[in-house]
Amino acid sequence: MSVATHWGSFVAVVDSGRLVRIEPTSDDPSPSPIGPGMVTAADDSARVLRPAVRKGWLNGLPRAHDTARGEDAFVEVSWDDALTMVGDELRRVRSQHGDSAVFGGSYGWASAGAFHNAQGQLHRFLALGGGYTDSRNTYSTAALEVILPHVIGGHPWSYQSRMPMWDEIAENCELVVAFGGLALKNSQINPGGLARHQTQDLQRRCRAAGVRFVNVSPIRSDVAGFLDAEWLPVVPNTDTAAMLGIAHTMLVNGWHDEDFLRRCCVGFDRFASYLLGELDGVTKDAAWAARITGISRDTLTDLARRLTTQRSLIMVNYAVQRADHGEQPIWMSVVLAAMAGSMGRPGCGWGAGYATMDATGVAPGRPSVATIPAVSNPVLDFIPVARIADTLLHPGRTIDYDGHRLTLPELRLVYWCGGNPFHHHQDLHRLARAWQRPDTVVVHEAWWNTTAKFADIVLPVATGLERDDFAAGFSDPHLVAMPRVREPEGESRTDHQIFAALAARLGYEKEFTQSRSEIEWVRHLYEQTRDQLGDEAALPSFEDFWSSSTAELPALTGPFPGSFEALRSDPRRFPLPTPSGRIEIFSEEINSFGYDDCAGHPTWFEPVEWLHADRADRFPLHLISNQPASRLHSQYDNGGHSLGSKIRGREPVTLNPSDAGSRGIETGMIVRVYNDRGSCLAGAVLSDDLMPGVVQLSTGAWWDPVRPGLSGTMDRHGNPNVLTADRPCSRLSQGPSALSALVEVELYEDPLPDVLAFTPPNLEH
Ligand SMILES: Nc1nc2c(c(=O)[nH]1)N[C@H]1C(S)=C(S)[C@@H](COP(=O)(O)OP(=O)(O)OC[C@H]3O[C@@H](n4cnc5c(=O)[nH]c(N)nc54)[C@H](O)[C@@H]3O)O[C@H]1N2
Ligand SMILES: Nc1nc2c(c(=O)[nH]1)N[C@H]1C(S)=C(S)[C@@H](COP(=O)(O)OP(=O)(O)OC[C@H]3O[C@@H](n4cnc5c(=O)[nH]c(N)nc54)[C@H](O)[C@@H]3O)O[C@H]1N2
Ligand SMILES: [Mo]
Repeated sequence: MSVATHWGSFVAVVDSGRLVRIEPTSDDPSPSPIGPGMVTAADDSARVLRPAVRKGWLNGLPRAHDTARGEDAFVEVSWDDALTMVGDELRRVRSQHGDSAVFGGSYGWASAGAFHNAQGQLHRFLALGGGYTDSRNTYSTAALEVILPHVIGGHPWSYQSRMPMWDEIAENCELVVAFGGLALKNSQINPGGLARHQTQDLQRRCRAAGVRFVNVSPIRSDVAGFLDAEWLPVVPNTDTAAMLGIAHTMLVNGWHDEDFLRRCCVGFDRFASYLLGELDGVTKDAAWAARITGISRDTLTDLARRLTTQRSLIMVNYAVQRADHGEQPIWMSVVLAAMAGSMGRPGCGWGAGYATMDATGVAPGRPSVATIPAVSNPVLDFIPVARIADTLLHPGRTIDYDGHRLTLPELRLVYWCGGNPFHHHQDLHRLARAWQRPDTVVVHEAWWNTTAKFADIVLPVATGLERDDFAAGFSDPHLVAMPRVREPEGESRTDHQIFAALAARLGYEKEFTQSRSEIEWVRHLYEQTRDQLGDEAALPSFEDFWSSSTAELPALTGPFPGSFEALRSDPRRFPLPTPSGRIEIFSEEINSFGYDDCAGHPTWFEPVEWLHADRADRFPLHLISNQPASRLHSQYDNGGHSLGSKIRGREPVTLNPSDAGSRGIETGMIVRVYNDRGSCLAGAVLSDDLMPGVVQLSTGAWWDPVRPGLSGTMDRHGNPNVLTADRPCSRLSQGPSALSALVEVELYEDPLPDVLAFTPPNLEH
């Protein structure tokens, strides 16, 4: 039976109804090792087996400003009682405080599946019940999503079909400069599923075709060894300065593509004044950039020459924008590609997110697939996704967002389904304080992770292995059947079953379920997809699809709207969907917002936290909290593959040998990573792949606070978000800036505490 996950498709080996193994499919050239490790987690002791209610909530009735979330014991209750409590509480909050007091923003990746999509199910349920406060944008790319529509226009994600695909790069491009690299570890993942991992083979094809790669990143291994990339270690968060130095060099030497800038862009002259220092007295030349970035003047000058004399492609990853002023490197990378003369030439120009997801750069998209139908939300309030702690702490406060003024709503009931805020949010101690504010927190989870432990009502949910569905990954032109391969553990139910039962209590079951059973929904969505595509696609019948496991959708072919090739050929006939119809090097619109942290053109703003900040006197190391190689975020941290990567039970932290040596740290030792926001234990690994002054600790180790109720308490396990800052990129995007954090590391010499991250809370019956 096939298994579809965000990390690829697998085959389940089932013996007498018991899931024995999960194996790679025979046609996946680079299967992810995360898959096989799922088996042991499926019935481990961290599973939530029955509905559970926090003791203090049960005894004290709903009350604001409770201080015991995260520390209390839980009482197991029947489904009937749990559903009555959730239904009554939703009704009470809606009638006393209005529908916007219900927070359904509930960010998170959940699991693959077109029907059992956790966010889709939650939003449909809450919208039919009166509405909810939503969240906008993602933790992945909030800054990119807000800035790009101003610069190149169109839907925030439309660049994925407008940038060159890997095969075009292999064929046409000579030089790739990748800001933030092209980490293969990240291409294990594709949101919603993936039939076959192709990025590695496609990268190899580029190398074989002679494409040269330059890795501008603090970490050498952000580009695969087989690409023989040149490594330019860069001071974290200074990519904008590096690009400005290159741009200045192009300008003063007359190497830039004046024709393209004049015909297809607006505002180059004002930007050129900025480069030349006419606006602020600072010349952004290569020497200036070298002092900031640590990349030599000669290297930057050479890059300017190569980018303009060779067929070149500028790539940016997502991490560079998950930082203070994260909008700037994205904007500036587009401007640099426009100057280089490569924009709109086959296989060249500009693109973002290559290798951050497997299908990115592999296929330009796929035909749309029917999913659980959305219902429009009667509540219009929303918050920028990463402003959740601000909202809980400061209801009524107004903030800027992309030219708007937003008033943060007062949230009384937080409903989380399919995400793990106690993994994904920055400054977890601040989040824990904010989390004490609402009257009630309801969480659907399969495991007793930190978010479940910080909830009032925990409803046990069936995993992606325990329900029938089909997967349709982002940009991946395959549908993959997902028959259940094991029964739901304990008393778990699917999100859909839970919402259907709640909707019945609240009087709108029929509207919610449309009187279909789950398998009828799955069939319905498949058939709807088949009908939408018509004869051309000729998808098999549902029965054939279900027994053969996959179906292929027709490939999408360009040209896609907003194409840079079309723009280059004739900007009048093929304008971009921006206010000017051209690439906006200067944006009148952004300029009109009058923000002091995002100007009308790409600008170098000093990050709040970086290696040249005063704060570096006390916390001299820049923390790179990047995506984990061993799992997807916090998912399956309790799985075999992730557990196998730990050092004495802690998350590995990588240091350069010089930084480790001066602190008496050797590989395998346990260290304490800290700053004035928090501290965590981690297991040291030494590597020359990291530039000095930088430490790397992946996200996703389940937060394991020694005293959950005590702010600043040590984390025994290694979650970097006890160290990161809950600070928006800027007033424009309000995005998260996880990658702008300074820390210090010391040897941990006290007796080692046990890791209790995977241990359920005290449960009473
Ligand atoms: N410091 C730092 N922090 C970061 C980042 C960083 O680079 N640095 N990266 C950020 C990024 S890019 C992202 S996308 C976020 C990711 O943050 P999240 O998406 O919140 O992380 P996940 O671990 O994927 O959380 C998914 C949760 O849903 C549960 N789940 C899975 N399937 C289902 C289901 O079907 N139903 C229900 N109810 N639950 C389910 C899982 O058990 C898990 O707890 O993290 C962000 N946080
Ligand atoms: N295995 C695995 N793959 C994943 C995920 C996962 O959890 N696990 N998550 C997926 C998700 S949700 C997302 S959004 C993408 C994220 O994709 P990215 O954001 O691109 O991935 P990261 O691993 O966070 O960062 C990649 C590299 O960027 C470099 N970097 C960090 N800061 C800077 C900087 O200031 N300048 C430069 N030049 N480089 C910098 C770091 O060295 C880091 O290793 O990955 C996806 N892929
Ligand atoms: Mo992400």
